[in-house]
Amino acid sequence: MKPKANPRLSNKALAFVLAGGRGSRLKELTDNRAKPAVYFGGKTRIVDFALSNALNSGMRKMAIATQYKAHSLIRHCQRGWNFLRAERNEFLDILPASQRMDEAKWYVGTADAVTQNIDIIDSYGVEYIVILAGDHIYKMDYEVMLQQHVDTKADVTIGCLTVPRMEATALGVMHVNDQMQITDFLEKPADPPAIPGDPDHALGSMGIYIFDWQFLRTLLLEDMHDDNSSHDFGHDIIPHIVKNGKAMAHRFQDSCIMSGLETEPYWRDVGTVDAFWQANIDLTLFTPPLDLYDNEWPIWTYAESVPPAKFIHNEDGRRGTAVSSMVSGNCIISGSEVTESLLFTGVRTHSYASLNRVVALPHVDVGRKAELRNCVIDRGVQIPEGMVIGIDSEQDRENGFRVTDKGVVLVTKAMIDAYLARS
Ligand code: ADQ
Ligand code: ADP
Repeated sequence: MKPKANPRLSNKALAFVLAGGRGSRLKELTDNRAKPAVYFGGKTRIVDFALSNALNSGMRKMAIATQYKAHSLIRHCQRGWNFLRAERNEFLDILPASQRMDEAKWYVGTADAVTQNIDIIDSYGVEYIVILAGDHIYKMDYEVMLQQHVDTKADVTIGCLTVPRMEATALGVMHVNDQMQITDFLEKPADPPAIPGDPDHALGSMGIYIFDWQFLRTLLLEDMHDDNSSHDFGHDIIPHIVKNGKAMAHRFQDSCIMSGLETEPYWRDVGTVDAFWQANIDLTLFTPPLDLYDNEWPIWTYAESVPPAKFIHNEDGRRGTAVSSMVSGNCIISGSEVTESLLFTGVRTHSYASLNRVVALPHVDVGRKAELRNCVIDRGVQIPEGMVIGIDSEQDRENGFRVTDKGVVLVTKAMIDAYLARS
């Protein structure tokens, strides 16, 4: 077969990352930062997964729409994603809600976040737009999906995956025909319709949409003047196309096989404290469901330049150890025992402390003799000497910490400050 002149569609596509939502189910973890800026996996932040997928798929034109508490997200993108070269027409453009089209409005819904930037997107000169959410953990080659989009001449192509039926209450749910054309789409139904012949599962939208830019542009300009619209992809734009045009589904499971990326497809919305804790702790397993050691698909991030992790024994000869754990740079494990835990950059644990199934965000300091279990400790928290967390839920609540239904404890700086002020 004659090779195509320009086989990579990703050259002609813009990755548009929606990163403006709050992620309120992460509770105090998103008090000061947007969900995409929340740390994940030891070195990275959640948004790095969507951006790295785009980069690894060959895309070099990216934009990120920010809104809620965007400071640390913007700072992160500026520091970590500043290597693209404008002179080669490569960029990551940060698009804060800046009231461009209408002075009285922030981004109203996800579609509005694109509409308000139409003039900027026009200036990029792209043929396709790949809309992504900045808040999911997965690896995916968008080139495979772009190819399907072009081959099937779809108006929109939507990334989807099979999920347990009741988990689909938080997703857009679709029915497809034999050709994978979407025949029905319901946004976050209370009682999600099952896949025919598979009553326990539903086909859920991953919130990944590919459009020809000119097609979407026309639709957005119509939607802008529609007073009945909430200007949201899931509620308005997608149902409209399913009804009046050609919406195709792109199955994540198939995509993983076609791109040779993963045998067991992995996609997580780490939107709750429980899901966030579990997905981080899973990384410490002997064979984790998500492989971060895959050189073929690196997850790019901003990383401080720091010295290696260090393990030392104390003056009594008590050894500092970490087993079945991930320990990032600039950590010092001194005379303390760390098991099944994930420590981000710059965590310090002091003598006689013990940590089991702990997710410690950067620069956490665990005082002597502290005992920590099943918890998430926010950035920069200093755990006082002898403090016990995660063993007695009643006590944890009394101390002012957040305890989830599953018994995972979240501790932030404000909570520790309040605790110390009381005691
Ligand atoms: P949700 O994730 O619930 O459902 P939404 O809250 O709109 O939808 O967030 C989508 C993405 O857009 C997130 O990354 C969020 O940060 C961002 N976002 C939200 N509001 C924004 C705004 N005003 N400006 C900029 N960015 C904003 C969607 C779809 C479902 C699909 C799930 C998959 O609607 O159909 O199943 O994603 O998680
Ligand atoms: P990061 O997300 O990089 O860990 P921080 O946890 O330091 O950043 O803070 C998140 C964002 O919130 C930053 O933009 C920071 O400037 C801001 N911030 C941190 N603490 C407070 C606070 N107590 N009040 C208001 N803003 C805060």
